[in-house]
Amino acid sequence: MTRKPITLITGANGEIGHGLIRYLAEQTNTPNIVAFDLKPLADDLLPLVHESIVGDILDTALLDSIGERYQLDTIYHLAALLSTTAEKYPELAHQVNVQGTVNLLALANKEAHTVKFIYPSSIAVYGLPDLDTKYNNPNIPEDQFLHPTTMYGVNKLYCEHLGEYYTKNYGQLDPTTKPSIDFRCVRFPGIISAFTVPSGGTSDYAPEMIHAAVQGNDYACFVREDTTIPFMVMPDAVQALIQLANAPSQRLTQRTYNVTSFSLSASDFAQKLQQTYPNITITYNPTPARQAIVDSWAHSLDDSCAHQDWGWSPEYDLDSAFDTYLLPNIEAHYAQYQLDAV
Ligand code: AKB
Repeated sequence: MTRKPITLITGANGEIGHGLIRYLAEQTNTPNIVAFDLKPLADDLLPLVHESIVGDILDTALLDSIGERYQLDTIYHLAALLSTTAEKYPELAHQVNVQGTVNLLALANKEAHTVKFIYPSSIAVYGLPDLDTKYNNPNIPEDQFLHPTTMYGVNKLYCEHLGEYYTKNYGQLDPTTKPSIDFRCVRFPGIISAFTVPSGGTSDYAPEMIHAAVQGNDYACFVREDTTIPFMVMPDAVQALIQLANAPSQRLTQRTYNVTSFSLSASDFAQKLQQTYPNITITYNPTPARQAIVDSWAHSLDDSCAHQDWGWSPEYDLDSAFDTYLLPNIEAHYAQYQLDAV
């Protein structure tokens, strides 16, 4: 049986999955995307994919059946439990984030040809010991302060290494075994979408605050006002995945790359929003456990390797992120929502 060549997207129904499907579908008339998620894919995305499969990445029989029906050319493995959820259910997080990734790597490794395996990691892999160290060490490169304090961060860091192992050293005792994986990983900051509000992450205070403000709602922020971590907007996150996937192999000097756009404190976010929405009130009511998590994450990232190796540069800086992507799109989104509700 000839197998149709496809791009498999796990976690397709999540925030990044939605953006990625739309982008990939715009590039070609022939949908060759197979979407995989625990939940059914959003109705408006169904015409953009060849098939939507509802299932669990821990179900290896289901994964094998996908490999039997389709030729896997590229895998975007987005499915994961994010940092706050992972702290509530650490063993489940380990299963999904690590065993799920091993299952996908093993599936890709069954192909005779090389499969591009694109993996989103996170600033959660960093673990700064205290605030002095954090604020005295801006622009952290890929290889420093890798002492994560969360299950999610531990999982992501380990999976970065797993991907490298499967690409370079898998089957190293057997000279007839040739690894068939080309693992490429983007280490993301917090991501802000104009169209969805995330859940289960610890960087969620920024998108929650922005979406609340645009709707004219006050917001009680779950971290201190000085809390600063790096961010980028969703179109840049999707571009980073696509650009790394398309980069010529010979240009890549490493497998995991930091990407970032701007670093901002929670009170800077609030001030920026209050310039446009002066009637909203933002208060700070830190949750100690979530505060400790973001305090351990990098203040800002050095993404110069991505710039040098594959020409990465975010399209949106702080001002254009707010003025041309976030605020207009969020306003339009909720205006339409209100119209639909009438
Ligand atoms: C989270 O907060 O867990 C994620 C992340 C920074 O990876 N948004």
